[in-house]
Amino acid sequence: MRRSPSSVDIPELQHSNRADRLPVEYPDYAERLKDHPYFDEFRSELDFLHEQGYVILPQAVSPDLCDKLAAYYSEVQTLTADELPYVEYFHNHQSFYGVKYSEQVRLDSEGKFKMIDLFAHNALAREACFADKLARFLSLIFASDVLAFQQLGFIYGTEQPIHQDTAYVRVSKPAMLAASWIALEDIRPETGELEFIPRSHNYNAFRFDSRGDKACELVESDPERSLWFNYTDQAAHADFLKTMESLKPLYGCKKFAANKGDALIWISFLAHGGSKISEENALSQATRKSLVTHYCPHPAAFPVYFKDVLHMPALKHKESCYLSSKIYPLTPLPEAFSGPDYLAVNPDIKASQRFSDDPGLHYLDHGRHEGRSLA
Ligand SMILES: O=C(O)CCC(=O)C(=O)O
Ligand SMILES: [Fe+2]
Repeated sequence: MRRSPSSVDIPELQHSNRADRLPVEYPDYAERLKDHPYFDEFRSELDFLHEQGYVILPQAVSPDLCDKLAAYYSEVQTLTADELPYVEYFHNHQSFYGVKYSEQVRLDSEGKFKMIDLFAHNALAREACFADKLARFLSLIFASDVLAFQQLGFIYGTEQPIHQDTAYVRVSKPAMLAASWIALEDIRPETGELEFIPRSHNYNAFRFDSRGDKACELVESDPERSLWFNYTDQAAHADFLKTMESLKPLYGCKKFAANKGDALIWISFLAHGGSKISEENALSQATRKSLVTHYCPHPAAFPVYFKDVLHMPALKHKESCYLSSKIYPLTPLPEAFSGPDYLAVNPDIKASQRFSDDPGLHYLDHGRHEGRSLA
């Protein structure tokens, strides 16, 4: 018998063969995972995650590490050009991705920029997303090594509508996805806490028409009914967001009242978003510093950007923990490399908007595969 808090039932998972699920989602998850070294340690968290689609790991990250990361968030304006993170933000109804942080970004985004993949250049962010307890738990629910392939640092609440990451975060096995949301400070009420719908990880009814999308055609057996939103099927997307919102009163919506260092893990289709910020907190620019990391089992699944970004493979961080980034090169540059020399002998790169101020990234992503001259 399903334990359901309401009379409306959530449709069962209907994964196709190509959209495998995580071991923790199978009905016989306990049998599958019982021999794992961390099974006994996390027995109750495992049951809870299977049932609810999320679980909270209190004090997963040390307060000291959180303080240091929170200080980095506050000081980002003062960093030198080399250390500045790439960000993502909205301005004038347009989305910007992979822009270096600047004062203009802060103004245009009204402070609501997301710092992308801090783990690629910030050891604190790397330590946090692979804090020991988190790393052990993730390796248990994946029954494999863990790849952190995308990370977002938030200073303020996002007020992002309730959504399922599967629509936007593309993994080769679209539902083999987990995320951690780490509180870098005590999260105060009405500052835009993470909100989520328990048990919604069983709801995967939504599909988008993603025909013509190459990655989608490779991965999904029926691109016309894809789990991935291709930014074209706007009608289905509007319907998706409306339906997500309508699940709130049916299943209940919880807020993550987190203390510094607490982490919430969600899996696959768990619907979540950023709750409303009160007027008072918006006016006083109350912060809600957090770090979100998306993970998949490694190497059973991989982020789809592996297909178009050449500087993979994943970098080993520590036992069973790997990192990859769509935007930062994780491979060191050759010693002989000099940015100015590279631009001097490659005028097309010097003229390129995307790479002119980051010749090293161009070299690692493209130049070395194209056999470009260094000088
Ligand atoms: O922190 C939030 O408000 C939402 C973040 C989120 O949905 C995500 O990073 O997947
Ligand atoms: Fe999300």
